[in-house]
Amino acid sequence: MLSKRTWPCLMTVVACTGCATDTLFHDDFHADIAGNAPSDDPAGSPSGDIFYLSGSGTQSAEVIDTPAMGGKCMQYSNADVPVILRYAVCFSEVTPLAADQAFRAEWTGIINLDDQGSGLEVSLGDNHYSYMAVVRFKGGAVKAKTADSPEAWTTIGNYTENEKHYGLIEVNKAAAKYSVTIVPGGIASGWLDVLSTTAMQTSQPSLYFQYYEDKSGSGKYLLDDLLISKVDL
Ligand SMILES: [Ca+2]
Ligand SMILES: [Ca+2]
Repeated sequence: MLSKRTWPCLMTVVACTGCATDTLFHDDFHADIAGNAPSDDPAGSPSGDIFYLSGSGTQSAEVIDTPAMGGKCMQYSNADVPVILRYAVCFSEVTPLAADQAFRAEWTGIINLDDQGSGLEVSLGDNHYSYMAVVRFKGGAVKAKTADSPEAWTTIGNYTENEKHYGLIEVNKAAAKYSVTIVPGGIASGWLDVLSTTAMQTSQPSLYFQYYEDKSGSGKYLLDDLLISKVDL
């Protein structure tokens, strides 16, 4: 029989079997309680990652259990709160990254936006709202941001409401480029210049979700398997 002292060690080994050691953030919501807001301390490895909601309570983000997403996931809603209180953010564990270290953010989602409400942006940035990559979902189109001032965008494809998809944003630090891929839909931006080379130097790459227009509505985005990791390109 295993002693109580052995159990935590064994659990650690089991829990980390197959884990990428290069994982900087991971949340699959399996340890969360349906009906609650997601925990700010995502279960499992890594230990220093943080999930953050700028608003409070479950108005903007709630854990739900649905077969459409294979179990528990986060339902992120276009709630009637100020835009500044609509952020849902995945903060990586703080990890110094080499000058040529590439990294990526991945997620699984089902998007459902209404015509009157806000569009949705997914951004990969540093830990303080400065971004190297921004993707916008609005009116059926998917756009990638190519410049901040003045704002410029390139249309990279179309999304389908209520279709489960996989999203990927990669940053190649050595080349100062980013790319966006959404599957299915054949959406691939190719390599674009990062929006901020300063943000790219972060030791805490962070993934932001935000309904960016001051228009609430019935829009929802089901999200799961949120992952940020170091990668060799
Ligand atoms: Ca899940
Ligand atoms: Ca964790």
